[in-house]
Order: sequence, then structure tokens, then C-alpha cells
Amino acid sequence: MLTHKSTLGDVLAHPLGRDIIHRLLLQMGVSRQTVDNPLVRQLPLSALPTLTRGRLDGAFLDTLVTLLNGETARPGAPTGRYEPTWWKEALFYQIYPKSFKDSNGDGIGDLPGILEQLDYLQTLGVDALWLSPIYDSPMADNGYDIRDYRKILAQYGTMADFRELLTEVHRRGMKLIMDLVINHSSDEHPWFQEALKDPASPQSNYYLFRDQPNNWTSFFGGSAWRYFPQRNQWALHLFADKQMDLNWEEPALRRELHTMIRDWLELGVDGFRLDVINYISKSAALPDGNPAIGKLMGYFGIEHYFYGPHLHDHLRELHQEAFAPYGAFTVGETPGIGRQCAKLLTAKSRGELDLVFPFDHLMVPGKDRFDEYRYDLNYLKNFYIEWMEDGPEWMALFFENHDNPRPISVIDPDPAHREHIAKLLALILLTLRGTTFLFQGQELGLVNQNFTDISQLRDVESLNFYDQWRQTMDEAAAFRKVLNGTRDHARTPMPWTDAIHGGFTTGIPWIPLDEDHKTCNARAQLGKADSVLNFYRQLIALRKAHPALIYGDVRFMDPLVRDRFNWQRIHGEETLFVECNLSNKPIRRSAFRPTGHCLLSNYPDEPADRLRPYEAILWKP
Ligand code: ISL
Ligand code: CA
Repeated sequence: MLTHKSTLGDVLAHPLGRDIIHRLLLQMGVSRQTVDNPLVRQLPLSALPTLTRGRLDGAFLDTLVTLLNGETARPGAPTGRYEPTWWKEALFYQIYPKSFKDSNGDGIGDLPGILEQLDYLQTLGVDALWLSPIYDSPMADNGYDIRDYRKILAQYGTMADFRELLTEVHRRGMKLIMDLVINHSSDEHPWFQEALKDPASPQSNYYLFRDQPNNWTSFFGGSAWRYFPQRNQWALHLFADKQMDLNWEEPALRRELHTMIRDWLELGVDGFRLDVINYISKSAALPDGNPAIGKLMGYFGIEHYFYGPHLHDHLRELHQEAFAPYGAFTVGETPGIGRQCAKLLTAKSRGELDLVFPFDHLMVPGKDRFDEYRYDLNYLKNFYIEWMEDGPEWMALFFENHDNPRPISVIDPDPAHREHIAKLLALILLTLRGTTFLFQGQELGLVNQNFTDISQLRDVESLNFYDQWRQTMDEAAAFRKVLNGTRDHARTPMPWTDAIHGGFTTGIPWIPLDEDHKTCNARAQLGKADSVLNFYRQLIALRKAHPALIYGDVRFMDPLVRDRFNWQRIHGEETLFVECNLSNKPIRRSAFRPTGHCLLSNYPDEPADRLRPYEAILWKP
């Protein structure tokens, strides 16, 4: 049992404690080394408030101690053996259906549009598709607000279209996973409507109604509570005010979800990406969030649900009741989960999830998505070194999704480096150990959109924040801040050709796209030997041809040298070597630099004794 008298060292020895301390340091922009100091480790927890100059307080310690005492499991030692499984070898590709391909000219991507492009995906070497939500929805958050879990959104097509898509995916030897949004449903879901109409109905307990709101805030701005006069009560929504949090402590709700999931598996889907799945279990009494933590993290209440009391129980039950009987693959979206808890969530013996998406590599210490900053790739390097050396046995490798700006723009917006960086990132993501997830357009090296006016943005998060910031900032400053982080950068139509609207639609797209598609589009890149797209195709083919790139051990070479990121993949007789320059300047090559055959490089000729800006090479020594 931990108490206020326990030392910082005791906390760091606890898996959840270690993850929480690391996350808080990241948020404060304080180096990890601070807590590596043995003297600091001997300090009692009660010294934390002083140590952090009041950024953490005594009340937080109570929450911390309660959280830690609630987790008695410890991750097992790594086995170093990787049981071959399809999803370890597969390359996943995330489709944002609204923006992928419009088949009928209404300006909105759809299922027949995806079907049209299956050959493109197959030629690229994609093995599995993840579809962002395609269920019936009022689209307050582009489908992450589900009105009917069993129906396809009319704009996207019909159930017949979905069956055809699934058949065609399978016919090509590919798999398909769905997005499962079960932390919350739309307020238009019949369950919620029934709960509003009749507080005595069984559905009433499917949501979190309270007579009084607590101080929790929504990720999309403002209070996390919405008032419903029908019941003279408030209901919890961690996201938009049309996304009502489900009450996972209600067994009848869980049973409904299990049945719904099994129905999709009966239809033949191969697995799921589980939206914010680590948020499903909330502290029973829904207590106020600690204000110090709220201020530090930007959200109040998070400590009461990011790793809630019954998280593991619910996941195990989901696995047993729904996923396991079908051998379904699962990857959890788990913001705020660190390395140690990731081990617990994905250990095969524990029967919860196959993989989790961590997020700490998408931010740099002390900054958030809406700050103006340059992303230092050395941060990505350190993140991967730590996760490969002491993380879950298998991890999800990704750097883009529908919730973040395009990273090339955040790393270095100089157009001269665009393709080099795109290929460098490709090499990192496809030659480290783990399952790679690409996001649509990443294979073309897409960059942020050149939005010029707030009226061009669509995302509920961006629009809410803009309104909020406008109260203290002028229009230009608020717009600039939104542009730093808006999720819409990743949500504009996929540029297929240099035609109007990138050939995405014959109509008017639901969100405009800038002029970039005139030069950067799939068709142009297919015809250009050294394009980003062809680099991806070659790299994916190499990954399939060399088991070392999948199952091989990873050995990092001179990990402490800044801007240099080098590693080996070793499997049986075969060793491959990756050499990268993470900076925009030439750097001296490693003493370990390999000789041999260059399998793939982002420059046309081999380097001499220096690596050029963002140079990245895969060697077979
Ligand atoms: O809240 C965050 C911190 O800013 C985010 O990381 C958040 O946890 C994450 O964006 C959750 O994303 C998922 O759930 C949302 C949805 O809007 C996103 O598109 C989805 O990926 C609500 O369903
Ligand atoms: Ca359409």
C-alpha cells in the first residue's frame, strides 16, 4: 500500500506511478533525468508540491495514492519471442471516409468511392484497412457520434455497399477493421432519447445523469455537462455536447454492446479500433477533478477516468464476450497511457487488447497541439528507443491520423525538405518493430492545408476553441492558433489527380482543399519514379521480403548522439541497418556506419562521410 510517506522511488517502481510521473514531467516540460537522481527518489511523496513549485498539490497526492493502490498487477518480464500473427505483419491504412473518394458528386466521400480505390491500396501494399466511423450519425464529430450502431450512414452508402466492400477487400487478401466508438453515443441515439423521455426506463442508466454537474471539462471546450430540462438533470459528455458518455457500470448496456459487436463480426469484419477506450470507466462518485491537475493538463477531471477503476474488467469482458470467439484484432486508442500500462493492456495472457496507440510522441515537452512550435525529431527517436527497449512486446507505429496536423509541416515547413522528411518518416515507421498504421495521404507526403479563413474549417473542436479564444484574442491571433493544431489539416479531400478538387469529387467538396493537389497527387506520383508514393511502395515491398524488418530484434547504435538515429534489425542470419539524419543540416556519419548494399534511400546517390539534411538509408551490409 502506498501512502503520502512513500517515496518518489516507490511511485516510480509502480507501473501506473511511473507512467503518471513521466506524463506529468512531459506536460511540465521537465526532463526525466530529474527523477533519475537517487536523492530525488528518496524524497517522500509529500515533497512533490514543493518540488513542483505548487504545480501539484496535496489533494493530488490523495488521488495519486488511490489510483496506484487500485492497480496491483505488474507487467511480466519480456519474453523476446514474437508469436507470428497476421496483424504483426500487416500494414494498416486508415481511411477517413468523408474525405477519401466521392463516387456520386455530392461532395462527400463514400463506400463506393473506397471500393473504386481498392486497387490503388492493394498496389501500394496495404494489408488491412481501418475505416473511421461509417455508422449512422448526425455528424456532430464526423461520425464519432453514433446514432445507430447497426446502420450505415446514408451519405456513405447502404449495408449492401458495405458488404460488397468487405467482400472485395477479402477477395484481395486484405482485412478490414471498423472504428468502434463506445465510450459515448450520439444524443440522438434511441437509448439516450428513451432515457430523456422516461427516467424510469432501463436506458436511463445507460448514461451518466446527475442533479448537479461537477467541475470536469470537455476536450472540445467548456463544461463536460449538458443540462436537459426534460429531466431537470445534467448528462456527462467528455467530447462534444452531442456525444453523451455511456455508463459502463451498467451491465445491460455492456450486454447490448457485446451483441452489437458480435453482429459486426458475424458479418465478417476482422477487428476494431476502439475510440478512447481507456476512458470508459469513471470513478464511481464522479468527484471533482483536482484543479492543479486540471490546470496542468488543460482538462479537469481526467484523473478520474483515464485509467478508471474497472477499465481492465470491462476490457477483459469485451474480449471474452465479443472479440475472442471470432479471433478479432483490436487496437485501443488510449490517450494518456504510458509504457507500463500499455504492457498491462496488451499482455496476451491478460486477454484485453492486442495493441494500443500511444500519443506521447505527438507532442513535445511543455507544448500542446495549438502552440506554435517546431517538432524536434530527436524527441521521436527517444520515444521509440524507450518503447522498444522497455514497452509492450508489440506496439502500434504511427505518426499521423485524423486528429492531428500533418507532421511534415510541424517538423520543418521548408518545401525543399518536404519529400526528404516524408521518406525519412516512412523509413522510421516501416523498419522499427511494430505494426505500422498509415493515414490516408501520408503516402503522398501531404502537408498542412493553406487555410485562409475560419469559414473554411469544419471541425467542432476547432470551431469551439476559436470561439473561446476570440473572447481574449483578436481574429488573426485566434485563427493563427487554430491553424497550428486544427484536425482539419488531415481531413481535407485526398488528392487523386491534378483536376479540380483533386479529382476527389465532381461536385463541391464538404471542406475545401488548397492548390497543393495541382502538383502533389496520387496520379502524378505514380508516374514519377522517385516520388514519395513510389518510395512507400518499394519500402513496403522490402518489408514484406525481409522478415528481419518484422520480427527482427532492434539494436540502436549510438543512441545518445543528437540528430543521428541508427539501428539494426537482426533476425537469424540477416542483419539490416537503418541510418538517419534527423536534422536539416549535414551531420557526420556514425563510426558504425555500414558498408554494403543500399536497399533504399531518400537521396539519389550514396552518401560519403556526411549525411545530407534528413537523409535516410536502409542498408543491407
Ligand atoms: O482529448 C484529446 C486531448 O486533446 C485527444 O487526444 C483525444 O483524446 C482524442 O482526440 C480522442 O479522439 C477520438 O475520440 C474523439 C474524436 O473526436 C476523435 O476524432 C477520435 O479519434 C471523440 O470520439
Ligand atoms: Ca458521395
